[in-house]
Amino acid sequence: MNYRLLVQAGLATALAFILMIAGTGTTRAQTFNPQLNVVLEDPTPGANSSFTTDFNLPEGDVQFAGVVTFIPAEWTIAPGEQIAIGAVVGELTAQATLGLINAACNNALPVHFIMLNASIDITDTVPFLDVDDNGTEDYAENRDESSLQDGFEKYPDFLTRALADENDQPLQPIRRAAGIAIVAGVNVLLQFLVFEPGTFIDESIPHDASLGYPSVVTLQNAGDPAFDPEPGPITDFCTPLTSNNTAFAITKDNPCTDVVPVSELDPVCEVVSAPLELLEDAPATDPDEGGAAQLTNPKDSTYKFTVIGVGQRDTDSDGIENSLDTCAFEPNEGDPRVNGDGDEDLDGLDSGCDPEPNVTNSDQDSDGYLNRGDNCPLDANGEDEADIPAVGNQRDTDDDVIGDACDPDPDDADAQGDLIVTQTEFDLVVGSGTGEPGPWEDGGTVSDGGSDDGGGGSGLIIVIVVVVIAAVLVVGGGGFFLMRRGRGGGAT
Ligand SMILES: [Ca+2]
Ligand SMILES: [Ca+2]
Ligand SMILES: [Ca+2]
Ligand SMILES: [Ca+2]
Repeated sequence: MNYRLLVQAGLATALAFILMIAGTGTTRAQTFNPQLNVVLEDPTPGANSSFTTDFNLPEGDVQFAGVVTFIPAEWTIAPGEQIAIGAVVGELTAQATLGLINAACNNALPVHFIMLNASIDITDTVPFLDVDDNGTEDYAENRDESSLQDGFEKYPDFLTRALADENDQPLQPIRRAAGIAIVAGVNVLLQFLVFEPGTFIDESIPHDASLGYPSVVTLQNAGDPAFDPEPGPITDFCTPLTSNNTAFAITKDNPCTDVVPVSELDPVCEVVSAPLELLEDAPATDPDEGGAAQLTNPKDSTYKFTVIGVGQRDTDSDGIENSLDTCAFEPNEGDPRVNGDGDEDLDGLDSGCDPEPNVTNSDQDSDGYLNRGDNCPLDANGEDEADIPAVGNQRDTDDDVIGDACDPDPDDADAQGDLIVTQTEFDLVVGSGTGEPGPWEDGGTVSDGGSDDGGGGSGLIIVIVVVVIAAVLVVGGGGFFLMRRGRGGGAT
């Protein structure tokens, strides 16, 4: 398909960096060795060039808790407000490994997101959850019967809580890209948000303005402090993980916004507001959101690209992260990725701590959460315990994926086990790589109209808002929220 050809051409002609990021000098058994590969499709100074980023974690590594990418401040892209809402701005393909309904974590599940430019008006929000209780999350509905679902046209409410400053005031992004995919029957919302340099994102992540513009990835409503969990079908999310993400230099038309009768649109439009696949030779529709320049390379020089990856905690140092470890305080007898390994009775509870290793009990503490989807498999902390202080409904005050009900130190800021933080910098060469760094100042090589600054005419006013390319990554913010906290609901 044409998209693959494009990527391959990029790989062949452009600069590619492949790096192995070593874990920090910990003696823990847990390993976290993300593999990163960034390709700038066209390294010509001033060119409108797409970025393609691969982010992979090998099998056996702990899953990531978060990934933030910093793109050098000299890159120029249009701010989100200058791009039509619903314009196709990128694409992500990933292969995730999931455990479903208390089985081993070994289901390889391909996921594909078409990313659309989305509203950054933090005062006009839509609930992430199914507040009106009609079976569909409110962000995935289309109440105004426009051509786009509400989560693109309004700002999902949890972001105002999950991405807030020290005074709980919501952070203002300068761009947001959003995509919806259906994974294991669940609507999944993936978002890339870009903030001004120096923005405080999280205490684990440096907020040094010189690093560039932080790009944060969220999956579902990860990190929402107001969220009330419920049991779900996805009980684990583990390695291996592979992902490939492209941020387009020039936006593409979204055929789902075409002003034709709904019956003439692809039925998938009603579900995710985007086509299943992007066709290179598709005719433009009305309105045509394509042709707007998003990304412009800076001047000839060498620039630093920084990625900070955070690996999940492993309290008992048995190499299995807490979110995957049903015996978080005991070395496991088997590998939770292998069916029945160390778990003779196939109840998801490793024999290292199974009180009845030969009696199958898929919900050992009878709290409604299957063992593999329970952050305290041996202590009742289900929805019935929601109002009990020090227990709660899967409450995990220190975010170490060990519930307060079984955490010996639930309020300790140090949490149980270490986060592995990797910071990787590498050089991205534009042109010969030898000049003085700086943003491209004459508007670049914008190929055609469609944006306010397109067209290349004289008297062109360029608003240089240097932003980042959400060129990056996967599923940040802790994939474990996806299965530990289910998909929400219950906020009636
Ligand atoms: Ca263990
Ligand atoms: Ca067992
Ligand atoms: Ca429990
Ligand atoms: Ca905890």
